Amino acid sequence: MKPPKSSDGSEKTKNPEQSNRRDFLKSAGLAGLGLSATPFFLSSCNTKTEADQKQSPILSERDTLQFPQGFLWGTATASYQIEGAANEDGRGKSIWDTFSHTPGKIVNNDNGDIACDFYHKYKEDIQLIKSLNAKAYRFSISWSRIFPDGAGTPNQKGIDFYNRMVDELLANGIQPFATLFHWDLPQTLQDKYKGWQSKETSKAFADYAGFMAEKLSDRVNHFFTLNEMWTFIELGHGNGLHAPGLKLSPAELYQARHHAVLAHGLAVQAIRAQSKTGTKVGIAENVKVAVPLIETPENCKAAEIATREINAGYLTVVMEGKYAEAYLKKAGADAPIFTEDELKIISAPTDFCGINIYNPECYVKASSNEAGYQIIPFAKSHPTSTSPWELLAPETLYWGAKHVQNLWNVKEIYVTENGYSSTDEVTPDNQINDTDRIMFLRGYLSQLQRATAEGVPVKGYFYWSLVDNFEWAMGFNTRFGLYYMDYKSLKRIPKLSVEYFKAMALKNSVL
Ligand code: GBH
Repeated sequence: MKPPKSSDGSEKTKNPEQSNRRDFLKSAGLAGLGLSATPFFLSSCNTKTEADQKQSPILSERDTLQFPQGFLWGTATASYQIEGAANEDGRGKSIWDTFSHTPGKIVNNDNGDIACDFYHKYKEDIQLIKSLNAKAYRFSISWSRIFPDGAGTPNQKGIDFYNRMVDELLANGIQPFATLFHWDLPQTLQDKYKGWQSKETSKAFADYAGFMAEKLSDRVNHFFTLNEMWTFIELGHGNGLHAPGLKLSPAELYQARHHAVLAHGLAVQAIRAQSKTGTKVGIAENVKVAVPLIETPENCKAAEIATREINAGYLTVVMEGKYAEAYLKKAGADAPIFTEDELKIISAPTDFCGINIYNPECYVKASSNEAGYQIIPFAKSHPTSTSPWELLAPETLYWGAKHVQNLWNVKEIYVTENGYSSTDEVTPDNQINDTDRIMFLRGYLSQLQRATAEGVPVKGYFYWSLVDNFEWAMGFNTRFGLYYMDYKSLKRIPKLSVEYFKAMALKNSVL
C-alpha cells in the first residue's frame, strides 16, 4: 500500500521512496541514464527546473513503480520472422517456406526468404539490443537449419550460426534465452508424418531439443520448448490461417493438440538428460487470460476458474497432468487418445513458465451457473492496435501472471512476449513517433509492476519485438518492433519507443 500523500508532498520526506527518487534526480545530470541532456520523460511534460521537479508529486508517484532487483529486461524474436538466409548453409525447408510461397496465404504474398537478414546482421542487431539496456534476448532456433530433414544427420553450419550468435550475445553482456520451436516445422516431417498429426513429430522434436541443449547449455541457461502451442495448432490445423494451412476434423484437432503437449513433455525430459546441470527449461504459451470485469473477490475467482478451463488443452494439462473434466466432456467422442504415462510426461516438472500476453481472452463476472463464470462480450468499439485481434487491456498482464501463480503455484514466470503493432509512419526526417506504443508499454508494464509488487514471481519481460519482422499471415506491413525496418535497404531505425524502453530498463521502473 502506498502511504497517503498531502498535496504539497511534505510528509514524503519520511517516505523511503523519496530518497530513491532523490538519488535518481541527483544522477540527473542524467549522464547515468545514458541520456545526455534532460531526458524526454522528465522534460517533455513540463518545463520546471530540477529543483521544482523534486517537489513534483507526479514524478514521485511514477518513481514508485519499481521492479524487483535483478528483473530482466529483454526483447524477443523468432527464427523464420527475422533470419532470412532461407537457402543458405544447408538449411532445410520448413512448413512456413511452403506456406508463404503459396499464393494468397500471406498479405502481399510476402515471405521470409530475406526477412530482416538477421542471419547476416546479427552482430549489428545485438548492438541494438545492447543499446536498449536490455540484458536478455529471446530468440528461436530454426529446426531445419539444425536437422534439414527434421531428424537424422545434423547440419554443422546451422549449429555454428547459433554458436556464433550466442557467443556474441554473451560478449555483450546479454543472456541468451533459446526457444526450440517457434512454428517452423521441417517440411520433411510434415510430408512424412503429417507433422503434428503424429506422435513421431513429438519424438523427433524431443531428439532435436536434447541435441541442441547439449550443444548450447554450456552457455545458454534457459530453454523454452514450444512457443504458443495454441497458435500453431489452432491456426495451423483448425482454421488454416497459418502453416501448414489445414482444417482438421474436431477429433484430429484434439489429437494434434495432444501431440503438441506431448512434444513439450518429451523435450523437457530430453533437455534434462542432455544439458549441463542447472539448465532451466519451461514452455512459452500464449495463455488465454480471463480478466475480471470489476475486481471483486467473486469476479477474480471466476476469472481464475475461466482461465483454467479455457487453457485446458494446453497450459492446464501441462501444469496439472490431466485433462480437465469439462474439456473431455465437451470433446465427447472426439476426445484425444492418450495414456496415463503420457500425462506424466506432459506434466514433467519445469523450472519456469513463459507467458505470451497481448490481449485479454475475455472479461468475466462471477455467476451462479454451472461454470461459475459469465463471459462479457467486448464492445464493438473496444480499442485495438493495428492488429484487429489485439484488443487492449493492460490489466491482462497482471491477471495473466496472477492466475498462473494462483492456479499452479509457479515459482518463476517470464513474460516471454508482449507487444504492440502501430502504423509507425516515418517522418521526412526519419522519426517514428510511436506514441501509441509508448502508451501501451506504460499501461501494460504498470500492471506487470503491480503483480511483482504483490510478490508474483515475474522474473523478466521480453518485448515483442526487437525489430519489425515477418508477421506471419500479415506479412511485413504489421509492425511490432522497437526498431523500424526499412525492408528495401534493411536499415533499422529506432522508433521513439526505443528511448522509452531504454530508460525503463535502466531505471528498472515504469516511467
Ligand atoms: C505472437 O502470437 C507470436 O508468438 C509472434 O510470433 C507474433 O509475431 C506476435 O505474437 C505478434 O502477432 O490473424 O486474426 O487469426 C500472439 C498470439 C495468435 C496473435 C494468433 C495473432 C492471429 C489472429 N497470436 N493471432 S488472426
